[in-house]
Amino acid sequence: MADKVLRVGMVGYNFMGKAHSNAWRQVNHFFPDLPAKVELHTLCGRTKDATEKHAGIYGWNRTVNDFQELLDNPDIDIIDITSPNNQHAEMTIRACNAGKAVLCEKPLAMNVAEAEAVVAAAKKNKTINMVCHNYRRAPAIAFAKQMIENGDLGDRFFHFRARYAQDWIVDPEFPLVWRLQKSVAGSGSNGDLAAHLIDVAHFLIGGMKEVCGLMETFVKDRPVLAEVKAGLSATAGKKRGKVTVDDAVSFIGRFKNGAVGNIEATRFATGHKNGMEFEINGNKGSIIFNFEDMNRLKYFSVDDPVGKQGFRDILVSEGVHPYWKAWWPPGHIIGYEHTFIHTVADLITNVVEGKNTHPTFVDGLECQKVLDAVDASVKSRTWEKV
Ligand code: SOE
Repeated sequence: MADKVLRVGMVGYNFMGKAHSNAWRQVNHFFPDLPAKVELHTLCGRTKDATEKHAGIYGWNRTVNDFQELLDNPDIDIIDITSPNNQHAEMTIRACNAGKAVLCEKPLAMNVAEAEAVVAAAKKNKTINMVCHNYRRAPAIAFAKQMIENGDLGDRFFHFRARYAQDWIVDPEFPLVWRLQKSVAGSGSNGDLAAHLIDVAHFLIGGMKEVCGLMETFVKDRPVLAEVKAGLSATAGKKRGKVTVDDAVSFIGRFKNGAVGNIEATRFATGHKNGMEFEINGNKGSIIFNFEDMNRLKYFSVDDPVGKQGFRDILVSEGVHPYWKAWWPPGHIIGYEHTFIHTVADLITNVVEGKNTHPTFVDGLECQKVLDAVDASVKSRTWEKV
């Protein structure tokens, strides 16, 4: 294991803070050949008690309650931002200007203007940076990328069809958490869920050039938040407040490579918990993926013998599959948290080697351009250029 140590300062400790803490804690145990070890150096949170409590639970060595203290500490090499969306741009820019490497949760910003400022700060400071679109590093999706680059789906793409289906706020009495407030989240299902689908599409088949969308807010007001609980759960207070974001978004679009896009994200797909699914159709074949069955990739090839063609169901758990060497024998499947471990593993290599790999803040900006175009289309009720 390497002698070099990279010290991490992280802000935020709820759902994403938990996922990122696990990733930093586990990465060197499963990727022992990385060029550096990481130290969970400092956890930053607003309130002393809660920050100290979570630092103890997640294994952070120190705590601060002022983000600037992370930036001013010369010992800290990497800043990891898992705070709510409206803090991403400002914190990321300050971290770039402080000369740190930066990992920022998705979506990178609240809008394109903010995302452009983040990209400018990263360019000016030559920041080693990544936006945490973790699904790119699910082995099945990383393998899909290899298959596409190998020409397995052909050289022409016709459809990217995707749905991100959750149902955690179907109960109208679920409280008004920050993800339901535009001033904090920037958007609802669009920036929180469709962002992942857009980034996966960009990763696998390239950028979009125009979109036409609709949004719906099924439950217009909810009880205010009493207490944030683990993950996506929370308890309700007495007063009520307005929901100011989209509960569901659907949009069609055209990709630069000629493919047609049909993308939907919703928090009201009753029964679906984290159903991030997509299908890509090319002239030589198709793939189908669903994150709720994340170790499998369905693949159809026109080159299979006539009479024996069909979607084969690949269990993506062999040594040839991306990241799999770090884990277990075939079939001993991995989960959601491993996509974050793979993300920080590659970031550690990037920091030591002084290079950037996707998804960088530029990818975050490209994603934001689609999100904002969808939002504009909903308002104009017409097609909008990305
Ligand atoms: C909530 O919708 C959420 O936690 C997203 O914010 C994450 O990005 C996604 O990975 C799981 O669902």
